[in-house]
Amino acid sequence: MNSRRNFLRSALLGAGAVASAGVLSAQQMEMQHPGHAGKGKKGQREPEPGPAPVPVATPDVAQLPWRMDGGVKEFHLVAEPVKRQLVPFKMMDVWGYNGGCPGPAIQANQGERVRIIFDNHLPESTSIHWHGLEVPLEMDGVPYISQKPVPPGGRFIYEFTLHQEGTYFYHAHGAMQEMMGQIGMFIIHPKKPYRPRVDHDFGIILQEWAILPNNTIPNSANMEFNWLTFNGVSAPATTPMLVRLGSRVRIRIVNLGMDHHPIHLHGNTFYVTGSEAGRAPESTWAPANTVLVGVAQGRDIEFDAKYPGEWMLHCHLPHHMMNSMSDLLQDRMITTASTNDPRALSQMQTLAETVGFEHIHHAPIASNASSVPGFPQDAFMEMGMDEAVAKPETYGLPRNWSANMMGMMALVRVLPPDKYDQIMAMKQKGQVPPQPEHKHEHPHG
Ligand SMILES: [Cu+2]
Repeated sequence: MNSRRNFLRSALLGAGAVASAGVLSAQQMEMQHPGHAGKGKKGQREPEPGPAPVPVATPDVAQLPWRMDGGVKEFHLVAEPVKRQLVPFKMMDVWGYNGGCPGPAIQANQGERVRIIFDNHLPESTSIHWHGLEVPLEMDGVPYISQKPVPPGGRFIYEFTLHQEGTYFYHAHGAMQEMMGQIGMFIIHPKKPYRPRVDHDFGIILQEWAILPNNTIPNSANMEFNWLTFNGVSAPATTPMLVRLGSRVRIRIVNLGMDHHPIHLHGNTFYVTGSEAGRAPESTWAPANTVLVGVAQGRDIEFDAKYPGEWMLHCHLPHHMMNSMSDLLQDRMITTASTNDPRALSQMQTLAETVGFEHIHHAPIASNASSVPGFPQDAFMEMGMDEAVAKPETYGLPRNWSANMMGMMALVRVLPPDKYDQIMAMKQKGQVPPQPEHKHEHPHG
């Protein structure tokens, strides 16, 4: 992983200008928030009192619609190539489902019979495996073992009864297709409500990608990853999770990649209440603030939101808290340079000061910085893009909040009721929140 760090550093040190603000605002407009579009129609209600579980919100990921056919809940899932805006300056060409990557979340109830009509719009054969679900073998989705591969243009109908409850997921059963993004969440709400009841329930899928500068297609065979995502986007593009102060919160995290991710929550103690196999007995819950989510695993965490503020939730592997900035360089040449070379240093500083997203200045450095062995480390890494990623959920965050948000990272915002209601109202109206005034704060010398 040393090479990754060096790669990033060389990328930052390389000569080159940055993308123009105009280009970025166009990209910003292209940013997809399918999770927003689908809300209000199906299952995305505000928490309300009563025994029924709240629907699971999947930030930046859509929900799969369904219809009832007699006693069967019927879904329609389509595997297809999709475009995904990772961050405002980086687009990827990946494979997913129903226009999204990760695919839309399926939500159903324990005891229900479900039918998933599956169409393959990929250029190669595929199938769907229901990870952790106890289904008849012919529904297990393993090519040649349990079914014939579904050819391009083909259809397969999966149908089974859900006797389990908990956090599951679906994915293609080919290793490379998995690494191209073919996964989605499958939530089964319990017949007998979990206790204690939560007021907010979120789902996050962990993925990793190897995408060279100036490329949009992940190298699924690569063993080193430069883009790390929550629900298909990297921070600061990850939509903050809003919760009401005093409420109880569940976050479900699943991982389908090459690495295990220790997911850490700031400022709060949580309990691990479930795995990829459903709810755990309360006697086994242990307090933690970091949970290791291994490949193919799921973990449910729960906590009482007692402390107001913007609390980070992130993978704690240092290189998973970073974005690859090399796409910002106009000429894609990666030059190596001594980090103590004043010329290289000034190039880096210029990049940090002129990144087109935002009027941002890097954190202060010492006047003798370039003579200190090892400098720079985190200096110049800040890439504030508050405006480029603005949405109702970011309203009221401190200026330059986005500067240190990178990789597998999102904010859990514990808000006093009035502020929570204000932002939810903005969200319902689809308002883009007003941003803090940046002009005239300090002139450029
Ligand atoms: Cu990680």
